[in-house]
Amino acid sequence: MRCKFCEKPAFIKLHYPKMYLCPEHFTEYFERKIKRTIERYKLLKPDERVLVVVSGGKDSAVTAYVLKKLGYDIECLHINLGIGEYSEKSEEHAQKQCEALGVPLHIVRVKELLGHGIGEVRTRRPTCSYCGLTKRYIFNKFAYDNGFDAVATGHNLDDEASFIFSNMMHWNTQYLAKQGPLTPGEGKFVKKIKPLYELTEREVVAYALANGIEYHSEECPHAHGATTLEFKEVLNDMEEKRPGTKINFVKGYLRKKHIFEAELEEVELRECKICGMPSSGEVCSFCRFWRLEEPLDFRVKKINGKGR
Ligand code: Q46
Ligand code: ZN
Ligand code: ZN
Repeated sequence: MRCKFCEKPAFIKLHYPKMYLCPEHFTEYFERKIKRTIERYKLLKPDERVLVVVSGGKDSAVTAYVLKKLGYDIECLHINLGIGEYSEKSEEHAQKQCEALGVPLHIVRVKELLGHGIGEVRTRRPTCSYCGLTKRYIFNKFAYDNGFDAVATGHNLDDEASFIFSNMMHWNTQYLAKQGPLTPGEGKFVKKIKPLYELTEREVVAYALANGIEYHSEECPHAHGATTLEFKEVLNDMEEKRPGTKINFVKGYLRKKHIFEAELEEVELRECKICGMPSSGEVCSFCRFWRLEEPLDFRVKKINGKGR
């Protein structure tokens, strides 16, 4: 098959909208979609400073690559979770990606910072639950301490669709009220954006391949058996039978999100007694979980007048 727009052989067959594209026209299509997502959901203004959270995997690598290509002022943050060899390799990939892109990379190592890696803490709390809490806190506080306007993550359409699906299955209305491509900043919460919101995992993999972006493809050892993976499989089956299922599901959710917003319980936030970040209790869940007595300070030191 040939590309829809030129004579070159097709590199990918898109199912929705259905078309065959060569690497160049697929790259153009992919980047145009990100631009449209940024405009449609008002994710970024041209002069905003963006912190891209890079895991070493494909989604965040592609996010950083495209935002840089579109001319945004980006820096990257890698959080080394301290999960043995998996984390070491992830950090190496993040370093290579940022070197190739020529963007500054900041690294925070959980084990050095907090004494234990993810998976090493004796707790009843599921590993992924405190891992998520830890990552969210660190990237927000890092961005806040260093004056970034936004934090960009690599969540793609498959991630979003499976997240919404699983939260609907459990009727977690509180979570359903707060999902989306944009979480506006408020006080010490820095704005969060998801530029890959309307692109499928398959498209992200193809973009990385077409543009020579290398990434860590191993999965985290704790991801094994995660229910979100099962939801992804169900959605993939449905997508195959009915192309467009995922995007229509997610867009439909965004249209109906107000139903869940009406159920939002108003929580009054105050400042955590330890770190000063927003918290519903006297001490925030991060400081409580890691038993902190002093706040973490992520301010990057000035080197030769550069940095902050
Ligand atoms: S939450 Fe769980 Fe992930 Fe953390 S412990 Fe690994 S699988 S990395 S997205
Ligand atoms: Zn073409
Ligand atoms: Zn705190």
